[in-house]
Amino acid sequence: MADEWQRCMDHGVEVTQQAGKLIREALERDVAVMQKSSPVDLVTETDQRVEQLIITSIREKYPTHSFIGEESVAAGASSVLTDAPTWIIDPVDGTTNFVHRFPFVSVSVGFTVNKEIEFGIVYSCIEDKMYTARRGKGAFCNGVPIKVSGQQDTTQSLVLTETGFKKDPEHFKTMMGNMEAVLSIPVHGIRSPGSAAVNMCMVASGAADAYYHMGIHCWDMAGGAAILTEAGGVIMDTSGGPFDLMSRRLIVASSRNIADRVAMAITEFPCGRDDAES
Ligand code: LIP
Repeated sequence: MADEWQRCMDHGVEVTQQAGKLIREALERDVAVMQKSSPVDLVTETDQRVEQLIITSIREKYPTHSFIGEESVAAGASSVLTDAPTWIIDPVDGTTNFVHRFPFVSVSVGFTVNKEIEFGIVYSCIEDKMYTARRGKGAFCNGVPIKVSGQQDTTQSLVLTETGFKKDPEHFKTMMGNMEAVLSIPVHGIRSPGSAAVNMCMVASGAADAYYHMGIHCWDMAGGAAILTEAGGVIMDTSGGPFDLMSRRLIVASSRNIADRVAMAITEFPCGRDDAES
């Protein structure tokens, strides 16, 4: 099967590149914005077109494979992960950035077999950085091997997280409290680039030392999880337990020490699961 998954990955890289080109071209035109679940949950025609492009191209080649795509799920498709070869797709990770032309916008693709991540592709398409990783074969940016910073000391670390308006005041308070708790460790600083997949690649390539987030989705995490792991990073649940792709939360770090220290500092809030049957 090894060669078969390599062929899938090669095709995935090709279609992800085309998707990135489509996003860059769309940025040259006016962007029409629609709302999804809340005033800060945005979607554009480009998100939908890019997802369609990726799924159509892959389905033509691999008709038996399954898909979990952000926009398909928004339109009512299932997001339950099975043992089948499954492509987990975020067509535009960083839609708010895309809308504002803030330059961290990525296409994220993860591929699972028997619920294990086999490879990940994240194309930060404005920066033109193509991150790839295959299980057991290392992580790369534009073909050059990457690895985490190796930083062990949390007080010397740069930490990434994302903020957003939370309708529930308790969640909002916890999110802000978590930032205060992390800053008070102390760390060198907190940054919010605005694309979960890019955040994971930043830790994977040593530009930051940790990233924590609650409330994201499997399509935000699947591609980056492969890249981070293959770059020698640590990925875990915000509880400190093993990472669970469907749990909607994660901590990634350049070392176990930093991951554990961040886990100790933050308080979890309930964010549901991607595979919860509605
Ligand atoms: C977004 C993430 C971002 C996070 C948002 C959202 P989208 O993904 O990558 O970092 O803060 O909550 O999930 O919706 O642009 O694909």
